[in-house]
Amino acid sequence: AAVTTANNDQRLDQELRQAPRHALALILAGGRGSRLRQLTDRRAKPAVHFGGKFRIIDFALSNCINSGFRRISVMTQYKSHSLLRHLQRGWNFLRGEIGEFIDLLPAQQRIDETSWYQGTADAVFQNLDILRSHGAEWVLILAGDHIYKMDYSNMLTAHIRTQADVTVACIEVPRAQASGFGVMHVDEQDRVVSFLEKPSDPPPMPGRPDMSLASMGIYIFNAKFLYDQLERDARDPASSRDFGKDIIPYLVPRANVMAHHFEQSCVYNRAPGSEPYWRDVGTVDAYWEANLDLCHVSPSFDLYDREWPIFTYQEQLPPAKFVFDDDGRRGMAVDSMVSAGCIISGSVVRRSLLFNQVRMHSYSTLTDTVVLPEVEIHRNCRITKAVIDRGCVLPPGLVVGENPEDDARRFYRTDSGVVLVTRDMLARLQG
Ligand code: ADQ
Ligand code: ADP
Repeated sequence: AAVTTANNDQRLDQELRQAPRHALALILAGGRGSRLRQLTDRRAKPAVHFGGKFRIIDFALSNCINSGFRRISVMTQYKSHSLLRHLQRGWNFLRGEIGEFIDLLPAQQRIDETSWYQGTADAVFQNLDILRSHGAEWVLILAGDHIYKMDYSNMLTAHIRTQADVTVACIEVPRAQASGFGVMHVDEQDRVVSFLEKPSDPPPMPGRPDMSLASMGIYIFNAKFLYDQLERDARDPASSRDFGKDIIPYLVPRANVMAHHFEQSCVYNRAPGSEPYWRDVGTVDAYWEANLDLCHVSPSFDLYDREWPIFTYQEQLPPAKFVFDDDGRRGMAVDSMVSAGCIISGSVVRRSLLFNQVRMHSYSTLTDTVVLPEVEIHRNCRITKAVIDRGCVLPPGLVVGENPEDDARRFYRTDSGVVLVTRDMLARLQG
């Protein structure tokens, strides 16, 4: 009997190791992300630039690759042009011959002419025949709009070991912030016993009045079970066809729904004592802060870990350069990240993050600012606490971040004083 058990263990181990190959990862990348204001006027939130050379969706995609999930479908909808361009240019390296792929599934009204995707579950349902044709055993469903590193293979192992129908990844969040999430209770075995989508008064965790257990919107389903549920949900006229609003709450009292704690699968920074990192950079404030945090000596999120690389599309560009201008003023940057193709001439950059190909002319200063690609900053600009969108040309002498009324009138200013500057706003200013 002991030998049989050992054989079974060995077989299970092998099955678990192979499991990511038999899974399909589905990335939901269609949301508007309207709290990012004008940053998502022309691009979907997953396409928003992040971290000096990446876009937000690169993090979920890189997690897939690094976790061994190499059959990936990305569902797009809202303003998907620059997102699709990015994926086509930068994420076309998987090999179909060995069963790896990234498949792009734009909303395409496959089922009837009038209904565009409704909720997230509808986006998946409308592509059911395509998904079925992949013959996966498990489906990993992800959002394309969070910044984190996670080993999904570990979550899949837990899903298989607990014989769950569906496993929901979760994280502890301060109760004051929990009303933006699905909030759950679990029993001692981590079985989900209740689930409320975005409750106005989020229930606390037992014995921890200030914390709630939030869904990360990451699910692993047994594939056949998922397809059955989507068909059932599609027949329910009361459903809004959303995973968080409809599918998960329906399943909690009826199926084996397990929770998987992010700490168990988080890829930690190498520095000792580092905390699990998962951010929804969903607001201009959160976006600004998460980008600038990367410029610290020891950031909460480590982009430099070569064991868990973040892949992206990158243009061939020369290195950044810092030069004296004609008057002998030095161009310099400190506590900052400066990407390829930038030229800083006779001006000073402090605590800022510059994406590719930013040109900065003499007598200007940039402090606590995130600058997206291809921005030109003319002479005598003083920019503080701002986010400058791609392609902006800042006219000589522009001052941002010193006069709140002025900033709010000309640009978008958050309550905490971060100023967002876009091409459209500058055009209006000059028009
Ligand atoms: P939300 O954060 O509100 O809640 P949701 O708007 O459902 O998330 O979007 C989830 C993902 O799907 C996002 O990446 C979005 O871009 C994408 N998306 C939205 N609509 C789509 C569509 N029609 N087609 C394709 N993609 C679409 C969810 C859960 C909560 C959980 C949080 C965690 O409902 O329970 O707590 O995520 O962030
Ligand atoms: P990215 O997301 O790569 O930074 P851009 O900011 O260059 O993309 O543009 C985002 C999307 O908006 C692209 O699809 C682009 O073609 C479109 N776009 C950019 N500027 C304008 C404009 N002035 N009018 C209409 N569409 C635009």
